[in-house]
Amino acid sequence: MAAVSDPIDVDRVRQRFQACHQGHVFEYWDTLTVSQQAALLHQTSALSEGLADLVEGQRKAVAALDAVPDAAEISAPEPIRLPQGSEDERRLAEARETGLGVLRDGRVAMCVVAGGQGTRLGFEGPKGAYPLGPVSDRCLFALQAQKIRGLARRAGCRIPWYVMTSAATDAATRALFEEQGNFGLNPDDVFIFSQGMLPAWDFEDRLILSEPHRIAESPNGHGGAPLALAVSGALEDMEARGIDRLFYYQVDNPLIRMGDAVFVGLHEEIGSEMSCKVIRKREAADKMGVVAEVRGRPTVIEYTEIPPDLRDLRGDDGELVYWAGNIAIHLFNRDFLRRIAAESERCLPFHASPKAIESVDSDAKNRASVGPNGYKLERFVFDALPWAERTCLMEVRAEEEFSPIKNAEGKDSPESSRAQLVARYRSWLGQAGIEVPPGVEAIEVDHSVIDSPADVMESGFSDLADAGKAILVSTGSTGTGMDA
Ligand code: UD2
Repeated sequence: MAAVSDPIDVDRVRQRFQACHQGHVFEYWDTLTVSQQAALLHQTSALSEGLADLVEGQRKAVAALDAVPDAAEISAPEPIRLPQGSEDERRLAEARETGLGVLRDGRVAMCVVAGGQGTRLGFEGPKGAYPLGPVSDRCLFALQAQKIRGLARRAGCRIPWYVMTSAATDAATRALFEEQGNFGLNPDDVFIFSQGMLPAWDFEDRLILSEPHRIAESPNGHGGAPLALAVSGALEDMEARGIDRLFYYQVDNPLIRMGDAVFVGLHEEIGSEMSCKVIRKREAADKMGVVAEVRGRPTVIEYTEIPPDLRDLRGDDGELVYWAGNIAIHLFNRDFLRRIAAESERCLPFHASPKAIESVDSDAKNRASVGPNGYKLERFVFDALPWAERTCLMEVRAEEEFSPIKNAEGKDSPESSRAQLVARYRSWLGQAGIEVPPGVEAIEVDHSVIDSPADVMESGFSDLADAGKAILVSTGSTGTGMDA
């Protein structure tokens, strides 16, 4: 970094900011300590080169908030539907075989996006650290690591896990992985990398100072993933390992079917570059983006951005026309990610959302905003979908694959998610012919050894006579109780 005492550097950076009508970020310069000046110069230098594009990008994002999409250009998509009969079942069984082959060839890696701040959940720390296991209280990361271990064992190969953090979650996530011994995974197969940040803006297109020497910033959205995968060396690491498919998902969905072979197989058979799982929305107002065809390309329209008349539109059959909710489970080709990373500016536009942002007032005092006082910007990874030459949209059942924790209570909360997990495992035990004694409230499956009702049967797990209120389904020996 340039020395703060070098007036040319400060002046040059300051001039760039002035030219973009952002000179106010140096307002307190003369009152700052040397280290504060260094911090501000460091941040502004990093932003200065692309500042004009940033200003332009945020203006467009704000303008897009009022833009009404032309309904004539939008139509319903045609995902691969849930199987309706034996012909569909046969097709999916074939896809499963194809997918198993791709997995066994060691061509698939996992990627979780875990850089969000989880504000709605009200949990201190990264969401992945949330203790969700209905019996074990294992955290979300631990439950996912179990699934990766199970998948790698069944596929007979190593499966690396790329974990995206942000400045908000990176240190705590790394500390947790360290403390938990990478949740039983080989440390060489865990690759933690951090996404970028974007500055916040007031309603007059001006950068917000969160402190006299700091521009307010927030994580750049999961759309920062392609670029972060590229610059961190993760894509190179994949290439070196002979991996060309990336299974992408969000940290907050414990029902995730990681590395689903049917999905992997359909992606392969279709020659898709980016695939997307969808569920039938339960209610029009469900907080998930919908997949639609926009100008003939499959596109996700975020729930905050879809006009209510389109969102609520129903066909003659009474069903929602835009029923296909995006549950943020994707499969990417490595080469496609590289292309999107190189063209993020063009392919992944900023989205603006009004937020309460910490700022300083004209006396350089912190001002807590009651309501929104500006915009945070994000890129969305699903904006890559229309840029893929081929795509695969696959419908799955919400009760089997989607139960996110978003809120502290009520819908999409830890409580609702645990209840759904327990219902699912109860049904697995039932399908394996095991009767769950009355009074059992919590059931959890160790996914490193069991991943289906058939696995339950094979494991020899059966004797629940002495089960208390909780059952942990694990290997051959009967495991019951909280500490099993
Ligand atoms: C997201 C989708 C929504 C639907 C829903 C399903 C967006 C914009 N919307 O809504 O359409 O699919 O999920 O669950 O994604 N994250 C990062 N870095 C960031 C921001 C988010 O890694 O800068 C991660 C975050 O850790 C989480 C995921 O992305 O794993 C989703 O973030 P969210 O909870 O803010 O998104 P949400 O629920 O509004």
